[in-house]
Amino acid sequence: MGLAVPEEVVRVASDIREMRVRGAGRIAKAAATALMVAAERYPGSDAREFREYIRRVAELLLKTRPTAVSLPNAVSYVVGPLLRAPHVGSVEEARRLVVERASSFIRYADEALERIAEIGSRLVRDGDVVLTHCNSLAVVSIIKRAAQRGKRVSVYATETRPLFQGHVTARMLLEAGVDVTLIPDSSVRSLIRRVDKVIVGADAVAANGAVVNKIGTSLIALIAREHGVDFYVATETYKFSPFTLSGEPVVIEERPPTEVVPQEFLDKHPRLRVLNPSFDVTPPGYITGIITEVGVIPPSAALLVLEEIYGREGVREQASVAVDEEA
Ligand code: RI2
Repeated sequence: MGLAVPEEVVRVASDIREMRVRGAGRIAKAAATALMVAAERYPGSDAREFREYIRRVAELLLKTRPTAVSLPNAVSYVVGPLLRAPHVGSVEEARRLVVERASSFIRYADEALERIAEIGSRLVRDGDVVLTHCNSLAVVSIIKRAAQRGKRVSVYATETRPLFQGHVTARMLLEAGVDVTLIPDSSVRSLIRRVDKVIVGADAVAANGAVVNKIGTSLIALIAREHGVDFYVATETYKFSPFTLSGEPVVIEERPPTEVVPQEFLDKHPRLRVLNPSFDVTPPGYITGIITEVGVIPPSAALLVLEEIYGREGVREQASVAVDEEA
């Protein structure tokens, strides 16, 4: 038993789990902020206890949703140095370390989004119709920036069943003065001839350049390929997964059946099985380019990006968040 996790942090974890906070980038920033709050709220003076307390907060956050690698990457960045340190030092030093790492992660995330908006907007031509799926802040930022630069751009936004995140995308873009057409997910093949390029976000990018994103993304990629339409992914490099280097697959989250059909329907048909996978994998061969804060890269360069971030040796080290190991 140690100190209780502050209520505010428990709330952030439940907001992520229940998808009141959603989108891989927003989840990562919420987790970093929660760790900072937890560090600031620690009332004691025992440095070892502080470390165990932070470890528990990290575990709580990591357990919320399994797919977006931005979450373990952010948590690892913020608490990894503390959890791996051979000596803890004072509570003040340990607290400062966590707070500084959290602030620097958040600063990096904001700057990365800004760079992606700038770089990605150059790919959008005047008059383009861009199709997007789900709700990605990276994609919305690109389109808003292109519009701000005076390009006439209009967007086809898929509804994104079952949770309709396409409505969020539509609202964000309409508020920025961008023309939006909302389309059913199943209409993409019928409408693809009207589309100049597809840009989607990412929850994880594997070392081989495959992209994990909202369920339905890989079908859109397939249709884009069939019609020769460019298919781009917009993502910060902290969504690249060091775990996949050792062959670990990205876990695809299964969401509750009640997101697909109401409970009454399930009660009426007890033999009905419902599958509700939240993400799918788009193979690298279907991806024209990945728009990141370090430039537009081919999917085959994902491994280089991982090595650049973590160093050849560091990749493996970074991959072990170490929250469940005695540091
Ligand atoms: P940004 C979302 O996952 C969507 O799959 C979206 O494409 C991706 O995160 C990236 O979003 P969910 O949390 O980080 O809605 O670009 O399941 O905002």
